[in-house]
Amino acid sequence: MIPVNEFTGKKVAVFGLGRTGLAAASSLRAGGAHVIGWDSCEEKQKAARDVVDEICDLSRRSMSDLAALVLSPGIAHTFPAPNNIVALAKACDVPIIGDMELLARTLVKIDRDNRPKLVGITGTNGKSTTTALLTHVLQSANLDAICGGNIGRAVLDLPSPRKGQIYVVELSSYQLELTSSLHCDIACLLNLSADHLDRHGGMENYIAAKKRIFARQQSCDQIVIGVDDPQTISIMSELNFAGVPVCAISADTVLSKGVFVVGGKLIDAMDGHSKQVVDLGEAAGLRGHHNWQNAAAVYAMARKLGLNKEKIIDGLLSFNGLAHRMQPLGKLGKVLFVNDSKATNGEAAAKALASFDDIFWIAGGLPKKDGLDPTLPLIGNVRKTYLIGAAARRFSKQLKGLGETVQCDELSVAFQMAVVDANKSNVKQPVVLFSPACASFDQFSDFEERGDAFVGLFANARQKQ
Ligand code: UMA
Repeated sequence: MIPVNEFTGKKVAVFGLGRTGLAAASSLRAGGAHVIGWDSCEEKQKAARDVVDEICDLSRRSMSDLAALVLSPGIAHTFPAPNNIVALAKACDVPIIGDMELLARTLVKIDRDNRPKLVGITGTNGKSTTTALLTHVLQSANLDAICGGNIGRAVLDLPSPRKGQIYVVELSSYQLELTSSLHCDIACLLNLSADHLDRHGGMENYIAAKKRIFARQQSCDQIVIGVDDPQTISIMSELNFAGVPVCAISADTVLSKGVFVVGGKLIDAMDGHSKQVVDLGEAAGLRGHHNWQNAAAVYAMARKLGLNKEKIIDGLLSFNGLAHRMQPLGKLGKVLFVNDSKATNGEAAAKALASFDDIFWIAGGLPKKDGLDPTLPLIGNVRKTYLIGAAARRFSKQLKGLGETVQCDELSVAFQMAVVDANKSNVKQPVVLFSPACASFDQFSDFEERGDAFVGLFANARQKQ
């Protein structure tokens, strides 16, 4: 746990007592703050009793004595409308901050030579894989690296700061919006496409939130940025003018300077001379074109952190991949099962569809604005689609005339039907792919619970064999 001394002797409210709130409350208390916790869920209140000084409904209490309101990233504070507790805090001019801000203020108090290095990673897709992969590469080279943030472990739950340590932190747009002091030694923006627009009130604000990762960087820091979409290309040209050293990465384009991947071969051109480093086809945990960008980003960051090529290659090749992200579960007969529950938008699902030829595709959930649009150019790889959740009817209309589709509503029904069809099919390597292209909240508490449900169905089917 990272103690936070910013509010010693002061009253701080922590709103939301999930992973972020519990860790923030512990850290603030360790630093001598008086912590008032609140969560609208009664179970969460009970679970937090030992880590806060008091539980109190913040909507029924004056806020004027609070030094700050620490807000969990999942709670809306601007769009579509501010939560009423947030609105009350704003009316009393109470600063509203997140756990990243508490981390940033803690690290800035330690002099540069003695504090851990902070690597921040953001983007619309691939940031969890990139975060896990970089951590794996660094740890495989015996460096003192650990990851946290949006990937699942709240940052304040990480071990307390020490010299030589590297915090590799995945940053969501929600988390970035709640920090103004964050200073990353290395900041990485992978890509940008429409996501979470309801929470940001549009694309412009979403991009502005993501750009905050670079806000406090100086000429001694480093930026790694993907240049495979128009938004990041325009951000890159802005940053060049600000004089921060930038390393471009691409999974689509040959770069005169930077790190790029062509035909699966990772090329280092950081010094302006292209040298092949590794064939990513040999990296079992980095299957699919979308992982090329993640691998290029990790290579660039690991080089900036001083690792030599050989050590990075060892790490890339020994990475096992992440749960719920193109996670191969195994085969039943000739059918391969892949859990890609983390694909919460069309863009992410399109990447999965590009990775296999004969797909029995389970999709659906709570649809995002772009719906299935990004997946349509890849629909030729799909033999049949099984639709679940709130999106089933809308997606069924969208896919009309493009391929065989069935509305199943429930995941268990979709799974059974896909298994039967894939086994009966005459294709050599059928894949039952669960890549929803949707948020999970209509039927599950999050993408992890949704992915676990798919893994459970696979485990049952295997037992019955
Ligand atoms: N709550 C209220 N009142 C409300 C709304 C919520 O009290 O009106 C309470 C809920 O009861 C709950 C808490 O607030 O107890 C929820 O907080 P949270 O949703 O921020 O959940 P945490 O457990 O703190 O998880 C957060 C991130 N969640 C979100 O951003 C939605 C986790 O990212 C992250 O791993 C964790 O912090 C640690 O840093 C998850 C995520 O889905 C994986 N992220 C989104 C994504 O990747 O697309 C951004």
